[in-house]
Amino acid sequence: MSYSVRVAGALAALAGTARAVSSLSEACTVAKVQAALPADGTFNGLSLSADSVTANTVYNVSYTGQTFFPDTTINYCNVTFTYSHDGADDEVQLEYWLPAPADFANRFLTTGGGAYDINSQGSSNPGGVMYGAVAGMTDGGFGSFDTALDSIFLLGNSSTNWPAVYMFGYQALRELTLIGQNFTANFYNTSDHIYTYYQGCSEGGREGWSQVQRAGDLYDGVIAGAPALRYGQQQANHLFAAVAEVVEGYYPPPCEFDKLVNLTIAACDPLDGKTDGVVSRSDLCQLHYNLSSAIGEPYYCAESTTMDISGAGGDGGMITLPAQNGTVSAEGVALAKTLLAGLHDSNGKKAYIYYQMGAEYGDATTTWDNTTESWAVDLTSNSAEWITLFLELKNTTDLSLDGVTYDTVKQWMIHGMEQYYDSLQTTLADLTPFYENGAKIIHFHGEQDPSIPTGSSIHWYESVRSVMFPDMQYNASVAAMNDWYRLYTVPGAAHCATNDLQPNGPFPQTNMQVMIDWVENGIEPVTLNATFLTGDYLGENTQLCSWPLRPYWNDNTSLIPDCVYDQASIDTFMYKFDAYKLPLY
Ligand SMILES: *[C@@H]1O[C@H](CO)[C@@H](O)[C@H](O)[C@H]1NC(C)=O
Ligand SMILES: *[C@@H]1O[C@H](CO)[C@@H](O)[C@H](O)[C@H]1NC(C)=O
Ligand SMILES: *[C@@H]1O[C@H](CO)[C@@H](O)[C@H](O)[C@H]1NC(C)=O
Ligand SMILES: *[C@@H]1O[C@H](CO)[C@@H](O)[C@H](O)[C@H]1NC(C)=O
Ligand SMILES: *[C@@H]1O[C@H](CO)[C@@H](O)[C@H](O)[C@H]1NC(C)=O
Ligand SMILES: *[C@@H]1O[C@H](CO)[C@@H](O)[C@H](O)[C@H]1NC(C)=O
Ligand SMILES: *[C@@H]1O[C@H](CO)[C@@H](O)[C@H](O)[C@H]1NC(C)=O
Ligand SMILES: *[C@@H]1O[C@H](CO)[C@@H](O)[C@H](O)[C@H]1NC(C)=O
Ligand SMILES: *[C@@H]1O[C@H](CO)[C@@H](O)[C@H](O)[C@H]1NC(C)=O
Ligand SMILES: *[C@@H]1O[C@H](CO)[C@@H](O)[C@H](O)[C@H]1NC(C)=O
Ligand SMILES: *[C@@H]1O[C@H](CO)[C@@H](O)[C@H](O)[C@H]1NC(C)=O
Ligand SMILES: *[C@@H]1O[C@H](CO)[C@@H](O)[C@H](O)[C@H]1NC(C)=O
Ligand SMILES: [Ca+2]
Repeated sequence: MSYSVRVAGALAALAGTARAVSSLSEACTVAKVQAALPADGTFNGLSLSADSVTANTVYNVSYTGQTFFPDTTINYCNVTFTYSHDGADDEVQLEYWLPAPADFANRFLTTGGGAYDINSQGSSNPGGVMYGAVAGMTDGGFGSFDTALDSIFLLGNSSTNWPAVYMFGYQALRELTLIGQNFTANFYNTSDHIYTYYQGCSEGGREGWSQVQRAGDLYDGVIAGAPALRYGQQQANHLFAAVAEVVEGYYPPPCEFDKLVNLTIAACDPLDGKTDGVVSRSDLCQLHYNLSSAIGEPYYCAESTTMDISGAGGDGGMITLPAQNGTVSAEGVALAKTLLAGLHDSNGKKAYIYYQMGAEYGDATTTWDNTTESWAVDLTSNSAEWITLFLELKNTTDLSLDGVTYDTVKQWMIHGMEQYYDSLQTTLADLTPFYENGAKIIHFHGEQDPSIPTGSSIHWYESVRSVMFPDMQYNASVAAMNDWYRLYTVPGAAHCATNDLQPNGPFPQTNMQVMIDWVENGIEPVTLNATFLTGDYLGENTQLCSWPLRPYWNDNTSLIPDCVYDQASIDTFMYKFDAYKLPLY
């Protein structure tokens, strides 16, 4: 034992804990990890493999410029091992990053992934380790940490890999957490409560909600950004813009829609009381800005070269887009208005929602067809794949839009909801076990998200509110929600990211610290701490308003908005999805 370790041990003893503190290198051995694995039979139906254990120390790794945690330098013990489900011929790999014993703060963080990835290849783990948390990730049993669900989704023609779907849906993270809590307690030889957290965005946000809904007893705090929940709707919604182009027979030059976005930002920026290039109130934009005023405005984009990733024929090669010089057309504005209204079926019933005004029209981006010399529909392989692979069970991303209508898109949504209601849909709105456990949720969503509608998160909050507190008046139910579940919109922010077109917007980078303060110290995040990560106020602090309060600057010299109650604005986010017979949570 080295001198410094003995001193640390003596200090720990003085502080009243019996734990002997060893150094990272002393603790981080295969034998010590094997000894700390949960004993056989701890978890019904799961068998851990002691033989599979690996352990290595990692020192002084620095992370800077991250979106979801501040700059940090960490040391950790990198541990991997596998387990299998009894009777199933499978193997799931887990990876845990363990802080040095002296840095461990009785915390555990589960991390998730994005798109069809169940993990983030370790990029989310530092956001736990830096706070003295063991951070874990899983490969879901898909074969490796970089194997995505879509690549192993089909077992054969039209044969669904259901175990993989359920693992992705919620089961793998639940097991990662269950095993991780016990392993953590054993590794650090503590019987103290292990504060257990989750943090993720997009698919990672959906995974967070999957845990709130189906493993509510395991967590103390869940941080979920822009969640891809309501999966059947969310995935098919990515096709809505392409279908609208076909149905309306108008294929906007990308430059035209880019111009529309710029004009919208310019017109709506001041409506929030502060002219900073940031649309903090897309609700006021919707109420007060008429897109028709953009008709006739000139646009110009020089010739450019881009990657061709379209579903139909896109081969990942480079494609040259011609220079675009024109004026915003009535057809372009009509198409944009159709999109902004959200998907309606042929009876005019509402099936889904779109992105907020000011967000980019990425789903509507057309491609140049150099044989016809015209702009054409561009299905990205990801969005087509939801239909071809996950709904039609075909091993292809080729999707034809011939004969496809708005009713077809609605049917895709219903089909997805029905097929994956108990795995991917992630809309079990009764959160009683989580709530009764006293656990907390920080949920945030970019006001200008171009990939998952901001309104999707607000509709989910409202669903939970009405299911959990059905007998209360609106304000009373919001007060009841505030004690444990808060939703914040992020002015100007894009999808789980800052927004190049609105660089003066903030981002909530310190959510883990805020959650720790809420769970462990009872500090309620009445507003959400956020930081300017780009733009004129780089490094400065601001606060995000908690729904249903909305940001407004009565003092435009302040970086921090007032949080106001504005019924007309709230009402723009209240949706009635009457295209469905079942409630859409
Ligand atoms: C871990 O599992 C063992 C059984 O193997 C149990 O005795 C122990 O209480 C568990 N510890 C925690 C922290 O869950
Ligand atoms: C890590 O960095 C610290 C401070 O720069 C240094 O003292 C220490 O030796 C480094 N440790 C390793 C293992 O590189
Ligand atoms: C963690 O361990 C696994 C298994 O040995 C290895 O593949 C991975 O590269 C390690 N990661 C780091 C950061 O050391
Ligand atoms: C899907 O197609 C690819 C080639 O395009 C092939 O490698 C793979 O085996 C196919 N998968 C199934 C399940 O048929
Ligand atoms: C899958 O279907 C295709 C086309 O029907 C057929 O050529 C192929 O042999 C089938 N593959 C398997 C593994 O059944
Ligand atoms: C674990 O801690 C207990 C006291 O809490 C102590 O008696 C025991 O020796 C420790 N075990 C190890 C392996 O350090
Ligand atoms: C939109 O504004 C950005 C700067 O914010 C600019 O780079 C881009 O060229 C503009 N697009 C069009 C079509 O004018
Ligand atoms: C938007 O402007 C157009 C053209 O001036 C007009 O026809 C339309 O009624 C306006 N829409 C709203 C909602 O005011
Ligand atoms: C069309 O673009 C492809 C590459 O995307 C190129 O190979 C081909 O020569 C082009 N054809 C014409 C007529 O420009
Ligand atoms: C765009 O077209 C207009 C009118 O046709 C013309 O005056 C202008 O020079 C063009 N701009 C560019 C950059 O080619
Ligand atoms: C709800 O609370 C807001 C202030 O947060 C207040 O302006 C509004 O009048 C209240 N509504 C009702 C119905 O009490
Ligand atoms: C809030 O964010 C600022 C930077 O904007 C940071 O310095 C501060 O530590 C954060 N507070 C919490 C509680 O994380
Ligand atoms: Ca503004």
